[in-house]
Amino acid sequence: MCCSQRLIPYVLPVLLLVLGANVQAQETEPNNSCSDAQEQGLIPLPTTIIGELNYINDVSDVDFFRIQATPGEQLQADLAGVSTGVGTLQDPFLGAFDSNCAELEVRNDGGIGYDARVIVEVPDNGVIILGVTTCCDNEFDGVEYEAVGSYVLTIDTLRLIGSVYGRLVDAFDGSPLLGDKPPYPYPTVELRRCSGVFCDLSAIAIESPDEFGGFSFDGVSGQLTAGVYRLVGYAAGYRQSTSTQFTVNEFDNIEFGDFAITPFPIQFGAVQTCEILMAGGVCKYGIELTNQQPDRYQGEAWSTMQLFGPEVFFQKTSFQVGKAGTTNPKPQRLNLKQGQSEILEFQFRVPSNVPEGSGVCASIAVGSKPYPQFSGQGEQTIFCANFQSDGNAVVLQ
Ligand SMILES: [Ca+2]
Ligand SMILES: [Ca+2]
Ligand SMILES: [Ca+2]
Repeated sequence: MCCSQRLIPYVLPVLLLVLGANVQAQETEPNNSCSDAQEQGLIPLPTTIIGELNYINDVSDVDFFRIQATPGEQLQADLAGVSTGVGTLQDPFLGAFDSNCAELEVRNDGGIGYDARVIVEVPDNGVIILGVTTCCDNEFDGVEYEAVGSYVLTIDTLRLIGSVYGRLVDAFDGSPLLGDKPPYPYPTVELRRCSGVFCDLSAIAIESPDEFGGFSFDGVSGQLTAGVYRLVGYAAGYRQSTSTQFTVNEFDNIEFGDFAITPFPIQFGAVQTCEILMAGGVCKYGIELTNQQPDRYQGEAWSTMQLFGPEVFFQKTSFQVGKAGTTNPKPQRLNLKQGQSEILEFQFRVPSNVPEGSGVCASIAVGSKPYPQFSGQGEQTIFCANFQSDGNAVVLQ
């Protein structure tokens, strides 16, 4: 049986979507070794093979398929399971071998999520053998692995897109965002792939906009294959934004136009840092906040300090700091007209016996009324410093 009854209503629509007009084949046992591969012969492209790995007698199932294609042709083979919703195999693992079972290419992931993608050139005799297993069965023998689940193996000619290009701009005023503009994280555009409702959680390609805010993802240099994509844009002081999905066919050059990302209402400006000395004393610091949204901003701001131990970085404490230190760490109210700025100040007392090598970082967070702590509008590090015998404060921005 292919799938559990529980999964069939969910998997089937996605499976039909993925298979489309592809020629289909069904996996049949036995096919457990490269030398005993299931013979598919000369296949039309694209072809999909529907199969299942079983766990029998303490050994995980492995499936091999022998195909023929045009020598020298670039092929892409996608082994899809849970990550794209077409099967129940958790972590597909795919290998391509020549007719002597010598390894050509083995990949764990490379598809969406944990799905595996192999790109390989067809050898001179036109024979490629594909091995299907689970991560990370490098021997392709199933020993010590417990793979159970259905999968879809799609074999197609490598279809690269032309490009996707556009500009990253500010949603308020349309101005371009430049890739080398501090503070961190610099303005960035990511290209992510999608399959139905499933999209990559990480980027397939990353671009820093040029001096005009322009970005361009090149299909050939990035090995970007035809499919469905979306953009993710972010920058310090901006909300991370995700574009709608769009389809890019082979050789297509897609002009996305302006990809607008929205700034947080409050812009963090100049900082005032304190001098931190081993002798101890009161550290006063501050930061300028400006309302850059088109109307009045009402909310609260508060500062948090983190202290790190001298030897173990992750041994830390964090606490809230207010205008009057830690005894009254109340958030400070913000009520700013459009364009109005205000400097918020905080302080905390440094004892005289802080171990040398300890570190401190102060950050600020802003939230909107009526529930500022549940309506975050950005946060930023104000400064970090190390406690050294000569006194030292290192400003990050
Ligand atoms: Ca099987
Ligand atoms: Ca098998
Ligand atoms: Ca995988």
